[in-house]
Amino acid sequence: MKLFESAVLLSLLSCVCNASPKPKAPWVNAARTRLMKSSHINTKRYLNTTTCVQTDPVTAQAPKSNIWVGLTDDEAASVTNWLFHQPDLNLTVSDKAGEWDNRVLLVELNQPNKSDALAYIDNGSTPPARYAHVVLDIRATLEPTYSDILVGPLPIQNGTTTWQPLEYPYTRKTGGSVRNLDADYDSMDAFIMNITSSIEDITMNLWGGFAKGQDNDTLDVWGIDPLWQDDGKLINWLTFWNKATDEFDAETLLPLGLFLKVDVNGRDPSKWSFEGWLYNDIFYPTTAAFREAFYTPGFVQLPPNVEGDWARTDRRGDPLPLDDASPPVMTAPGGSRYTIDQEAKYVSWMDWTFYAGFSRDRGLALFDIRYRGQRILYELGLQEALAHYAGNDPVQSGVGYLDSYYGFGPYAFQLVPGYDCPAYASYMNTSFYTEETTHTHINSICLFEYDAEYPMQRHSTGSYVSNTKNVFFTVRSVSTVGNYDYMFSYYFYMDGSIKVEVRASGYIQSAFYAHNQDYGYHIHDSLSGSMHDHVLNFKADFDIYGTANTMQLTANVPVTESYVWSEKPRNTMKLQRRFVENEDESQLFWDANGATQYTILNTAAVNKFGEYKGYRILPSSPTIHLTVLNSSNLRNTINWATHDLSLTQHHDTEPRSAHPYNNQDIHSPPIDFSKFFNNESLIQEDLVLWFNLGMHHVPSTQDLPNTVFTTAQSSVHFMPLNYFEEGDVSRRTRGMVRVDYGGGDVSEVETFGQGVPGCQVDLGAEGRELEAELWGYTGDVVIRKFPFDPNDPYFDSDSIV
Ligand SMILES: *[C@@H]1O[C@H](CO)[C@@H](O)[C@H](O)[C@H]1NC(C)=O
Ligand SMILES: *[C@@H]1O[C@H](CO)[C@@H](O)[C@H](O)[C@H]1NC(C)=O
Ligand SMILES: *[C@@H]1O[C@H](CO)[C@@H](O)[C@H](O)[C@H]1NC(C)=O
Ligand SMILES: *[C@@H]1O[C@H](CO)[C@@H](O)[C@H](O)[C@H]1NC(C)=O
Ligand SMILES: *[C@@H]1O[C@H](CO)[C@@H](O)[C@H](O)[C@H]1NC(C)=O
Ligand SMILES: *[C@@H]1O[C@H](CO)[C@@H](O)[C@H](O)[C@H]1NC(C)=O
Ligand SMILES: *[C@@H]1O[C@H](CO)[C@@H](O)[C@H](O)[C@H]1NC(C)=O
Ligand SMILES: *[C@@H]1O[C@H](CO)[C@@H](O)[C@H](O)[C@H]1NC(C)=O
Ligand SMILES: *[C@@H]1O[C@H](CO)[C@@H](O)[C@H](O)[C@H]1NC(C)=O
Ligand SMILES: *[C@@H]1O[C@H](CO)[C@@H](O)[C@H](O)[C@H]1NC(C)=O
Ligand SMILES: [Cu+2]
Repeated sequence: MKLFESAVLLSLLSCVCNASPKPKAPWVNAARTRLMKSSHINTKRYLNTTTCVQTDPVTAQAPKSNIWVGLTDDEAASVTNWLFHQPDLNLTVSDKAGEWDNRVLLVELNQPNKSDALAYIDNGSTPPARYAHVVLDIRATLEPTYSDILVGPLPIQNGTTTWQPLEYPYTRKTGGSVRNLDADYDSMDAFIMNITSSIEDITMNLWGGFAKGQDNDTLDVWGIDPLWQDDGKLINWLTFWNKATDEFDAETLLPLGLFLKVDVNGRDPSKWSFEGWLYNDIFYPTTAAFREAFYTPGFVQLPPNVEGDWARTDRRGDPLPLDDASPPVMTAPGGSRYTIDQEAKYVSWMDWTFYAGFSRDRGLALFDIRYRGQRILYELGLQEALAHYAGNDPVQSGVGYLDSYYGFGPYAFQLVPGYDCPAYASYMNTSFYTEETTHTHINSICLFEYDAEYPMQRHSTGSYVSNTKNVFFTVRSVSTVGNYDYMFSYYFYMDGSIKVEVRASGYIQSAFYAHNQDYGYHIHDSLSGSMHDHVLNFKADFDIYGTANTMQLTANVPVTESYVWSEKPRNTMKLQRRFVENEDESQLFWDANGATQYTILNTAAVNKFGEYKGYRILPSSPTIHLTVLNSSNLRNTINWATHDLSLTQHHDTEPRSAHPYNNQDIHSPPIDFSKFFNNESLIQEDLVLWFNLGMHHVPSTQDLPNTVFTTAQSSVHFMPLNYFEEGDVSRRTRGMVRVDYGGGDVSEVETFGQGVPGCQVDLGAEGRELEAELWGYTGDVVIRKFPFDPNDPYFDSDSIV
């Protein structure tokens, strides 16, 4: 309803977007257009009243096939079929699988080794052999595991295709398997519901509700992640939450302050034990003790958290002045100024090209990023996202989410046109495998050009002003992992720089407000904004003029220096340069006061002034590393979170800093990042930079009902440093102007020949189109792989909550 109204408003505001005077047809891209003062004549004469047509990007064939994108439908189906015919795997289809059946969790492309990939993309060898990476949930055993295996080479050939444990990408050498603490999830749920049902009288009395595992439960019960894995026990601490009473996802704002502890070690539920209740900081070892205290006069009942408009995101409050009018909108009247090869997920914009890759664990990644054909990065993408909480209660204290466990791929939902991305953006679909199906999230990566609200360059004198537009290109995806929404954006700029950014929104996970002033602010009735650190690790595999690279640290240092031209020593500063020699000294913090420049360069690529060509890495908004040292919750799973930057020598055996099932064995996880550091040389080697984005998040009332993207954000910028000897490459854009105005009169307006719209932007039509697109928001398209049924797709969407 409201959207329709705004579409009407947009149409009323339909504008004529060609105000710039030009002597000839404005849609002609003249190489150089001089606008003399005498040409200041009736602008209207030059108007072209044709409506601008939104043009989709031209398809430009990728030079190579994309070896990082997923399996084809046929490949995934044939692998799945093959797996179910291997008697030694003893698989049961997911629909029918219980806690004691093996099943397939994942079938996706095994990312090729960089050495094989480069032989193909640089040296013209054949594409690397394709293998499927399969994750099995092995549960028909007393010691269940998650097992990574390789199946291939593809295509599947009965008789010659084999499977083998996948071990080489992991630091733990246990045949690609890690124990599975989730095997008995359903039994655990029943076990816990049995306990929570047993105090229905108390929960009714406290909150008028119950948690019995029935459809009409009004309370939910969940807690720490991962489970505590010490001293031969497997401890789960859980707490009660009020369920939201409508579709708003407010539950993580409704904790109730009663906690319970269970030990669920082993596969025999009859050996599991209930270990006690915690309420108002008093521990009761048995239900009888808790019940007795509860019914004793003087028992202190704490007020609950209850859903209300405060927890809903819909508009409320007095309307803002003039806010009923349409806000400014960006349009792309010149059409798409980039090319996309949808099949190869290959993109070019101005002098930039790259391939997009996508995986279940990590979501979007970019490969073979080149500027003017010269590779800058082989790979750029997220590795893992940590949200480490703390609190005086065992649940907040015990939460350290490692989100790749849930996966960024499965929750990269369809983007909202006109909101997540401008109305004129282009999109890519993404796919992930789950339960013998492939789900496709339609339009879950968006790509678009945008005009920054500040120019790239400007300069004024008394006689001229020069100014360059800052038009940049964005690749974006959003993953909603449970209560939280992470927006990942990769920005490409005309000056040859790249920015990596994450923003966070969605519902916070809050704490019950009782005795926890040291762990958060009091933000609602009985609500604490539970303090937590977000740390997100990224891989940036730079290749500056080839793979032999070095990191230089250039520091501004204060000095007292004597000069031949000065009688006295002078207090001043100078530069101090050094290389990061080896992996003993390659875990780094951003220097205090931003004093040090961190540059990846090639000492064999010297520019004509004798300086090394390189790319500098600099934070462009706050970034963090983890506050907690040697986390009790996560131990060796997050050794990538301890610093801001880490540099390693590239190995095909170290492709990723984290494994999605690291949380299943926190002491000895499949990938322990600290094991990457064995003092290898970093001088003119193939370097990989691992860097962290993130924020210390201490939610305040500002986070209600949702955290806002404006300030919950973090980013790092890669900028050319002595890389282009001709200077700033953004000088090549036509999107600039010089106005000569000496003596008070403009004598020249130099516009360098960039096209102007030359047509009317019909915002009315665009607004209506946008609304139609929102009505078309569909959810996932699902294709069954076993049995393979490519011609009968259906719609379905899963979220964690
Ligand atoms: C207006 O511009 C369009 C392309 O933008 C062109 O096809 C058309 O011929 C122009 N019309 C006039 C009257 O110049
Ligand atoms: C195969 O799995 C089934 C359960 O799905 C189990 O009962 C059986 O023992 C397993 N067979 C072998 C040989 O492990
Ligand atoms: C590519 O070819 C060059 C020259 O033959 C060789 O030095 C280099 O090792 C090759 N690179 C790869 C990745 O095969
Ligand atoms: C391999 O064998 C399975 C089971 O007999 C059959 O379904 C499948 O079509 C065969 N695949 C190929 C490529 O021959
Ligand atoms: C639930 O508790 C009762 C009594 O404490 C016990 O007999 C029963 O086995 C339990 N059920 C489950 C599923 O744990
Ligand atoms: C909840 O559902 C159960 C059946 O599943 C029913 O017996 C019970 O009366 C319901 N309780 C409430 C409060 O609606
Ligand atoms: C995305 O998937 C939808 C539904 O399968 C399809 O219609 C559309 O063409 C796909 N888009 C691209 C860019 O491949
Ligand atoms: C982390 O703490 C545990 C338990 O106190 C201890 O065994 C381990 O050595 C510590 N690790 C480090 C790196 O300090
Ligand atoms: C990739 O590299 C690893 C480590 O060198 C090696 O074990 C593995 O066989 C390679 N994979 C392929 C497909 O060649
Ligand atoms: C690390 O390697 C360097 C040479 O690059 C060497 O001087 C140093 O002693 C090594 N450190 C250790 C702890 O072995
Ligand atoms: Cu947060």
